[in-house]
Amino acid sequence: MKTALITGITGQDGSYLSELLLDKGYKVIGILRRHSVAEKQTFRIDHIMDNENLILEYGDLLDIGSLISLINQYQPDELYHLAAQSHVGISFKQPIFTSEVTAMGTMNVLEAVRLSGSKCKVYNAGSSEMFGNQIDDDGFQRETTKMIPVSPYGCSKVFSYNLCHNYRNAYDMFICSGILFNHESPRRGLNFVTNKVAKGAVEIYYGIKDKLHLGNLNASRDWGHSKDYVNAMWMMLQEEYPDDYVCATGISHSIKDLCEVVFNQLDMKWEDYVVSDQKFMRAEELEFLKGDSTKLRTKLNWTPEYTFESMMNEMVSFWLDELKPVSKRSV
Ligand code: NAP
Ligand code: F7E
Repeated sequence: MKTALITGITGQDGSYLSELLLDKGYKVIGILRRHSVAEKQTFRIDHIMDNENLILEYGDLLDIGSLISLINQYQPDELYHLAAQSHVGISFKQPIFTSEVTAMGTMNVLEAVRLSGSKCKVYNAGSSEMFGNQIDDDGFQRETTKMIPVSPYGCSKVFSYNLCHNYRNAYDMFICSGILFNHESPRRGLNFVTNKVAKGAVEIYYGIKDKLHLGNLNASRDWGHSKDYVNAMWMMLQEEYPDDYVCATGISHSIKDLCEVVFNQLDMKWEDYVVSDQKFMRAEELEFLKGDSTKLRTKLNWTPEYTFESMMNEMVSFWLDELKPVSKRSV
């Protein structure tokens, strides 16, 4: 039985990755950081908590001792490093904290693996935010596109990405970075735009709210589903040699398109309800993302199952059910 250690198990990707690995027969060790409301912290993995192959242990990216002792105790075959302060907008408000967790946290993980002498394969969660506003002439970003990040979060991810190359070469460690474009699901944090729009539109549909306040409506993103993307993470670690791969759908939609798709599903016109609010604008914006994942698709045979529309449909259905007025619920 293979053992996988996951940082960030309580996040969106951590939850889908845990399901995938448990299904494949892995023992999964998840690192939990201390919260004052511990009972809410595991809501994304509560449905798999009874699985005897899932073990949660306290630890923190900022406490290298906790990482070293977990690696020594469980001797993982694979380590998926997903934990981060992952919100780009918040990284402008808390740049030092973001770089401590998202950049130095990766340093601690790699040092913990190196110092413990572990030979585990490491997955590092890279991001399309690393490209900033660089776009190749054909309109795509790919593994070879220049990285000039435009947020403290993006800068921290570039630090991590470069460090992974350095440790791979200097210490002969097996480390892959996935350069993942935006991926979403009903489990997405509500301060990210897809789930915010899905929930906000349903609240308007049910008469709970009358407006939805968003920031920049012109930015474009390449959005896929987290379930498809965690599969790519696993595939990368099954290879004989470590490498870096872009994971993306190759289709880009603006925030306006997103609003149109979601409000149309509820027979409403988004223009009647969405307000662009300065409060949600960023100090510097990444305007356009569209990823070319040819390498991942041809070398590893990765294919996503979800489309943008089916993913947003799933999110809207989730909120329709979740927020259903009590009078309409079946008993
Ligand atoms: P997420 O939902 O924000 O989850 C982040 C996870 O990191 C949570 O489990 C969080 O724990 C944990 N964490 C934060 N600080 C920690 C610390 N100091 N010590 C230990 N754990 C800590 O993020 P996600 O969407 O699953 O993304 C997973 C990774 O992929 C992140 O590195 C993100 O930056 C990267 N990424 C995401 C996307 C995307 O579109 N989702 C795209 C590219 C890259 P709590 O639950 O306790 O807060
Ligand atoms: O913003 C615009 C916002 O916060 C998307 C993270 O997973 O993907 C994610 O980062 C776009 C931006 O995601 C609102 O300005 C408009 O242009 O959903 P988001 P993100 O910043 O792209 C990358 C790849 C990661 O690695 C990150 O971890 O939408 N936008 N109005 C808004 N964004 C938010 N959050 N809220 C709004 O009201």
